[in-house]
Amino acid sequence: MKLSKKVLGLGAVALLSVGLAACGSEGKENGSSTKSVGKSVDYKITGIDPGAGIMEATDRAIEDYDLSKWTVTTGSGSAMTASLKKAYDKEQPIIVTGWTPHWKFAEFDLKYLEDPKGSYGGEEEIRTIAREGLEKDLPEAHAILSNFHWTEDDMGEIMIAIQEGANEVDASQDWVDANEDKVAEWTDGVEKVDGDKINLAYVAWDSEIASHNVMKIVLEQMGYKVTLTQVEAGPLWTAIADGSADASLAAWLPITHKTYADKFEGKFEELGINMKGVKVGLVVPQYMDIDSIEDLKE
Ligand code: PBE
Repeated sequence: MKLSKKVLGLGAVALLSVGLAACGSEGKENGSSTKSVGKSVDYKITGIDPGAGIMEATDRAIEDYDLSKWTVTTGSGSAMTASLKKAYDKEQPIIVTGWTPHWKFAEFDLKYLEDPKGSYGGEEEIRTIAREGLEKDLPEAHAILSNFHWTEDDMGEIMIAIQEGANEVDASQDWVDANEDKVAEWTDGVEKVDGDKINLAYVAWDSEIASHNVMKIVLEQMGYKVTLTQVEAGPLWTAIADGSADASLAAWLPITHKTYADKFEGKFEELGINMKGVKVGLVVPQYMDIDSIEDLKE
């Protein structure tokens, strides 16, 4: 039910709206109605957990684009995708804080809003970080974590399997079993250990659920006893800096987690890039008739 004012004359719109009456008034509130986008979504951007870098970037976008009427709701990654699904199923307008890789792009027809002012930065990387002293204390894990890198497609396989109902551990185990060659590269030349303990910290973003579950399995195969600790982004960086967590695969840089990286500078070690070409921004369904964050001003 995609109505475009541009292609339909008024008479046709009136006729169609009779036919659509059963869909309820909200059905017409996709970005192509006469309402402004802002009004159609109550000037709300659907956000995620408050500590996420994308929330800070969204506050920045509100400043940069002069969107003083707009607010960002807080919630979680899963609440955001639930709201997205609900709106999408009814073809209603919605604007979410989104990122790639993420299964939502496989499930729904979505687009990033252009960001000519660069509030969200450009291409990002996901980097692996560790507490100071990890290399000395757990050199084998340090080596594996430093070697770890994979692609959007790799991560996507796991995220989609989980989305389709597999549990996190099984989906990750399946990927590890099917990708022994990649895992062998990460563990190449590394000796097995005998039950040493390691604690990985992560945030419950779908991308990070996938990476940390894979690394847990790989480190277990190498003899470690692995704890995954789920926290919010602020506590995650604090835990790495104060040594209460050993490492994390969840550092999105150079922009998304810059505030954390700057705050804890000198108190953590960067072990390398585990994924290139990732992205954050504002994401809307394709059926919305807007293309740029600038369109939110109207
Ligand atoms: N994210 C996913 C995170 C990084 C990974 C984009 C939600 C954030 O905004 O901090």
